[in-house]
Amino acid sequence: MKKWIPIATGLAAGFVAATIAFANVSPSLTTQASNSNTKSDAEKVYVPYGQKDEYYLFDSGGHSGQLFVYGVPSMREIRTIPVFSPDPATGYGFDTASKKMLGGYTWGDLHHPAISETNGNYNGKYLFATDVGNSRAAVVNLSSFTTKDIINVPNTSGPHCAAFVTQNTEYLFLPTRFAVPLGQEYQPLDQYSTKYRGVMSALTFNESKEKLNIAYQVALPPWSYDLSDAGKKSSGDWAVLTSYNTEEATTTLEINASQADRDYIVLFNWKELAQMVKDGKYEEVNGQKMIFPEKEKGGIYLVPVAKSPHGVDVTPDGKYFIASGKLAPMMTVFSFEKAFKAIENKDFAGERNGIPILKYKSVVEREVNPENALGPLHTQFDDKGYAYTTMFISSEIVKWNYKTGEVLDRVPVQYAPGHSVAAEGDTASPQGKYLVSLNKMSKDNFLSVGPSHPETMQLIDISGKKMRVIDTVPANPEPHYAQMIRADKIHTINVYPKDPSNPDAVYKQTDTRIVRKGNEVHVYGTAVRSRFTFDHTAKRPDSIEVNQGDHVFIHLTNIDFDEDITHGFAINSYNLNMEVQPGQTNTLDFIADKAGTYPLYCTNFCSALHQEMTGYLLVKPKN
Ligand code: K7E
Ligand code: CUA
Repeated sequence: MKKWIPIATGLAAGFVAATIAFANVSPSLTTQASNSNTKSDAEKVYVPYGQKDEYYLFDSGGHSGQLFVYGVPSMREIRTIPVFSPDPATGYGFDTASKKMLGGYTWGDLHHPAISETNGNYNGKYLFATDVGNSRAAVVNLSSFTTKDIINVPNTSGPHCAAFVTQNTEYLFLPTRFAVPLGQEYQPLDQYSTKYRGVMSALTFNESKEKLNIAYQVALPPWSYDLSDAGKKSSGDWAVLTSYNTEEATTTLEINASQADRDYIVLFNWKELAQMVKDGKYEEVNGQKMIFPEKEKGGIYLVPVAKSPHGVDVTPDGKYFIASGKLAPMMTVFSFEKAFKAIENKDFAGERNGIPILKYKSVVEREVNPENALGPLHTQFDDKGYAYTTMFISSEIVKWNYKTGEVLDRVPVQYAPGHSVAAEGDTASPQGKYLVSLNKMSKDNFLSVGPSHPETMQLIDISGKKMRVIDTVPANPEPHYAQMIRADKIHTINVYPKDPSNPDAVYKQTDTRIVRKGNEVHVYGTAVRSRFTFDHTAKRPDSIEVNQGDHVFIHLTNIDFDEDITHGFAINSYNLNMEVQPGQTNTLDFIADKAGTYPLYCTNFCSALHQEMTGYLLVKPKN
């Protein structure tokens, strides 16, 4: 995201001048002073002890591969949810199930969380996210705040343009940032225009099994796809995504992908695409159903847009989509209705890669160009019909009316906002009230921690005519996008209910046992304040003895059915660690390849006798 701050050659002179201005003249002290918070601001963000926040904020952790959960307006961080990266604090990526889900990857790049929707509004049940780093998608259950499934998406590279869900969570679309040869086979870069493709994947989610599934894919031209949004109401069957590098440059994109005056918004009808798949209009590519638009017409169109757009956002009424041109200082409002009419009348201006191009003039509603506002990236909405667009380069939020183009207010933020997120601000019913600016730089806002500074989040009160920054907090890398949902829509469980059908679960200490099957040793144990029981008949029920080379499975059930009593399970020097939440059964498996004596212990401080919650793993040497 920071890539276009340096002075890029070949851009419009005004843009270059502004870029330099941004880089050299730090507005820090003056804007900060005029923007510093007052006692009444402090009162607005103060949530007294014993009271709860009004909103949950699910903030992307970028290349940490995690998701950070905050309360709004207090901006207190409540939880880290590991999604694409292992997390020792919860044993995520260590226990058998989550280790398998991570598939050997040790990091991910999570950009855009998306909460599941019903009729275009958040339903509070699940959250989806994609991994730009290793081309995966994940689903988080919001009743337990845990990751339930991760799927590798073949034929694709870097699904940045995701996740966004259709208005009843029918599909989750994953267009890619990087074009690659299908299947990522070797192809020289000279063959880029003919052999490389950007691919959009359509995923479905099976709620009863909590599993993601790839329904079909579309082989798009070899461009970079940046962001996307699903239609709503009258545009509910449609979705839009931005593209850049339609120049198909293969080197020095900073310059070469900014040559053409126009790139495209891809507009597609997902119901038509699903029908094409049903009608067999696809080819099998590495086990996936792939639609090739140059062979099978229909369902996909291109809308010319000012060069190198970044975000595209559908208005809450579903009537318009707004593209923000990171290199053209302008928000362009397009009309779905006009686009549908143009498609009906075949009012095309040629095609690219077999995809019809709609005429800009036939689809555009208006261009909005606030004076000296530079680097528009992403737009959110409030309950009054206003739009809020982040300006990365001029470091501000611009409030405007998308129906008239009138600019209503501007507020400086510190500094370089990427996305912002308003309360349910990308749904059919935005709440207004709060907007959080997700800033890429904090400069001198906090105590120094060396050359690299934290990112920041700024809470903005948008309830009045004028926006007002009421809080500034440091943020973990890297806040790309977030979702802000009313707290009363999230229904968490207190403890995991007993599951008698789970063969690994043991709910009574008298049922604990150690079963050997050849080289496999299965331990069915319990954790309760403050002891482990692995085999209640043994002389020392809290120790496990195996032979070197055994494949050991520790199936552990937390039989403390009390909220907040989580036990950990770690084996000293074996690099093993997992947690069992109240009522939960979890399995850790490993090869006991090191002979010796290894203390095992509970890692979560669970009672006054937590330090006593220990035992031994004894690994008898071979021979
Ligand atoms: Cu940082 Cu949405 Cu990945 Cu824009 S993205 S800022
Ligand atoms: Cu169980 Cu500490």
